[in-house]
Amino acid sequence: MTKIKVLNVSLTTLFMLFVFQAHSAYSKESHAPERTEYFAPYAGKAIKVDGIADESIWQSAKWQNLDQRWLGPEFSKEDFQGRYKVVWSKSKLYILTEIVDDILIDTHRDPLTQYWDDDTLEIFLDEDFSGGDHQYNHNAFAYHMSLDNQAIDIGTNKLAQSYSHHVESRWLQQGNKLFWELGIEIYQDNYQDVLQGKDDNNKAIELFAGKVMGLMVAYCDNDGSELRENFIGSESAAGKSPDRGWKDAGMFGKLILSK
Ligand SMILES: [Ca+2]
Ligand SMILES: [Ca+2]
Ligand SMILES: [Ca+2]
Ligand SMILES: [Ca+2]
Repeated sequence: MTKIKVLNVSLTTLFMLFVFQAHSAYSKESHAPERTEYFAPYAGKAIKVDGIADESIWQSAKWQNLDQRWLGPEFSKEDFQGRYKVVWSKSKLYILTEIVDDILIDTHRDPLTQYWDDDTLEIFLDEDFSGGDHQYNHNAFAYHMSLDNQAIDIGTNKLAQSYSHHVESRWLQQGNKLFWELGIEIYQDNYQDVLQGKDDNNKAIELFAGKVMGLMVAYCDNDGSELRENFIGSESAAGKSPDRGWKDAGMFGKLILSK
């Protein structure tokens, strides 16, 4: 009896130790727990970025919701709904976003001014799924897509820059929905911002099956206020500053390029 009891205790202790170690190993990892895992199918044929999802490969990709309220009050289904799909080719990552937004607004006509306070689709991309800080570096890109299809992010000079040449972007309205199609070239963390008059020596990488990247999608919804009313994303954000993914790539989900 005593022996069995001793055995029970040690098994329990071992299990607890295992759970504790597994937990502490996880907390040391580069990403917040419970990230989305998204498997993007391979698009053998080219995708026409035109806001029309009539390429058959889109049927094979699953929808992922934008339903995490990071900033602002509760909102209705008429106010905002969003979801996205991802497919890939060797040269680009393609994202299709379906959005319901009752009022479309682009108050700040200068794309580099307060761009997050207009209706903005945000695509966060971490080429190597490293996680970590990406505020003033290119460990990850946070493309703020404006309604006029420009892609803006903060550069290494700590100022807003246009990266519109990285992202092909078109959207169309269909009924009460907006379909936004994007074709994005992928750059690594050694990307050099191109100063005016200098050559652009950056090369987009080629994608391959099995590659793992960090991805998060979000929408800034403004319907007429001075500042954006809501910031809604694809990833959960427990704790303080739920919008902290704008500088912390550890909040991004995991994107797997499948065959
Ligand atoms: Ca298309
Ligand atoms: Ca709205
Ligand atoms: Ca990175
Ligand atoms: Ca809006």
